[in-house]
Amino acid sequence: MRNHLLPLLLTTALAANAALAQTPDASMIQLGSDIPAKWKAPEEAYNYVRREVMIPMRDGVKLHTVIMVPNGARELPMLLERTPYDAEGFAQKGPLNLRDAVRSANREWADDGYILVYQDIRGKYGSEGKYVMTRPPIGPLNTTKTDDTTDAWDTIEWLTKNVKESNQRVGMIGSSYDGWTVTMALRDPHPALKVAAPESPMVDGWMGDDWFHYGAFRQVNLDYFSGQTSKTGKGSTVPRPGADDYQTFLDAGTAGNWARQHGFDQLGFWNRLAAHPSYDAFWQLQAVDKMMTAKPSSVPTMWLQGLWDQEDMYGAITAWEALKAKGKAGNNHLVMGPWYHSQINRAAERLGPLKWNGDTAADFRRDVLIPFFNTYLKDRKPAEPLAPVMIFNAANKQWDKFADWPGTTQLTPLYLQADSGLAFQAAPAGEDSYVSDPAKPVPFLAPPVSFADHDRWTTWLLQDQRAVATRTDVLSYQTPVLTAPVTLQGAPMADIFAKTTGTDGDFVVKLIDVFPPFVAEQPEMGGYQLAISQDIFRGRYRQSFEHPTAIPAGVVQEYKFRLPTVNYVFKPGHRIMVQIQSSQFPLYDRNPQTFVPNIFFAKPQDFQKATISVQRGAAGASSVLLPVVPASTALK
Ligand code: PG9
Repeated sequence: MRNHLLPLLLTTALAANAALAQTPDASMIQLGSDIPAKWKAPEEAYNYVRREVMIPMRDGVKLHTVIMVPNGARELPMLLERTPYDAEGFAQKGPLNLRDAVRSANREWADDGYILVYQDIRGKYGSEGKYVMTRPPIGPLNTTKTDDTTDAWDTIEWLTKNVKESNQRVGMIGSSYDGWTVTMALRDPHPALKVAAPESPMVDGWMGDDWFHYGAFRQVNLDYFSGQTSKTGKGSTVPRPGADDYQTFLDAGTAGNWARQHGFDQLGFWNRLAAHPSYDAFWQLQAVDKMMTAKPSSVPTMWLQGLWDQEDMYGAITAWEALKAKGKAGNNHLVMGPWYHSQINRAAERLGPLKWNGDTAADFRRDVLIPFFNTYLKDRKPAEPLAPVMIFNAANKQWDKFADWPGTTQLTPLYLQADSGLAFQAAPAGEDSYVSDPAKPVPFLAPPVSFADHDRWTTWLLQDQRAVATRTDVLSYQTPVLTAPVTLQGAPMADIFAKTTGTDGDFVVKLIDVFPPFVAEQPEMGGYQLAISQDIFRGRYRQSFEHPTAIPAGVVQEYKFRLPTVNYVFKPGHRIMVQIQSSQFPLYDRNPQTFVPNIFFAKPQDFQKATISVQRGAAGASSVLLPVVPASTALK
């Protein structure tokens, strides 16, 4: 029976199908595109509104700006960050709550009631215009009519007129490059800019921030140059065949050679930097501390940085000191936290091997930074008045507050002694020699090294210096075990007298806390050599940063340079150590040890071994000058 009915059933089904196909319902018909001209997602579930606008600058260029406005906002202040690192990434699309949409460091701001504004600077990501690396101010180095001072001004002008939910008060914040944009805004602040916090700002790229330290070039920036200046958006770093940057850069010979091999002659900023290895007008005219003091602002400003800031260790304190010298300590505060670069905006329960009591960054933002902004943006008095200076004391694991800084301007020499000794008494004459071989430079981190390894890069300043202490080209001097605390409050100075068989050379000086052999609370710290302050100095600049000179071979010369600021106690049971060496590679490019006009373009034959003889006592009393205070000057 089944077989008999089958043809009939099939015929019926086909007929029904044909009938359906002939009379399609209107709702089945596709008209035009399935993608609407403008999709508007329902917004009720969001507790904020995200606006993307193009803000016109005085020359017609428009800057891409993301404005995050809490629902129901009325009379709220605006927190503005100007960045070359993609404003979109600071304020994601999608999350329903403002605190989840903004980057983690801004959550507390969202909770406190702020309109958060992120802007791409000129020529980067969504903004129009041409990008210039840390664009110098209008003047000899910038012949256009705009800079980051005018762009900040025009932005704030627009925000105060167009963000109706605001109270027309603006605070500016940002770390590193974004900290630099804050400093630029302060050169001619819009009247609505009421408070500012440059965090780890780049202030002087030659003297001690990102690009060079006292003339020694930081090769880690080669990746930054290609990442930042090869594209309007995110550029990529040049891939390297080897897994070890120590070997890669040794093989390249010079930074200039590596850059040439990798097409960097296309990159404008690299070309300008490589043509100006000395501290000439190119660098002097863009040094922020010099610009700030030419016209100090009255905006209440908190200068922030890390005590182990591997990128911008120099900027904040230098700018603050310069402003203080100009009589502007009243509206300028200094804060130095136990942080790596920009860690103020990340979790900060620890730093390398050092552990703190709680999250030193989140606590600081909540208890100090936001109340500081609220004072000027919300007329809200802080629970406690803000101290002029706050510097973390890593030995005591606590914040110290100061009415003034440094704790002393008197520096006490700690002299190098015979037999690797170190003491506050002058030493008899003598010398210690080592051979610095450019073919085997002292590694700044134990190889293999990768600049891209974030954890090692952010903590390299804290690594155990035992890694290099026993090398024959590293001199180590140490005090006997301390029986009383030695408290330092200020910037130590290296004062090294040395001769070399070469005609150029670098000096690295490290001030180190040697932990006791056993540390019950943290056994891995037993014997640890923790550098609390260190820097490198390129010998050719010993007489002038602007006009380098060859070192006369075999003649003792003085190399005197300031080391990074410390607020630290060497405790009883510890020792103070000083290490001296002539390279920190591949972070710093190698000094050929033969004087050449421009080290970027030194030739292989210029790289020569040199014997360095560091002097002790008599006329060559090498020392590290320490800001020793008899008792802490911290406020009680
Ligand atoms: N240290 C980076 C930087 C600052 C200023 C200029 C160039 C680079 C940064 O973290 O933004």
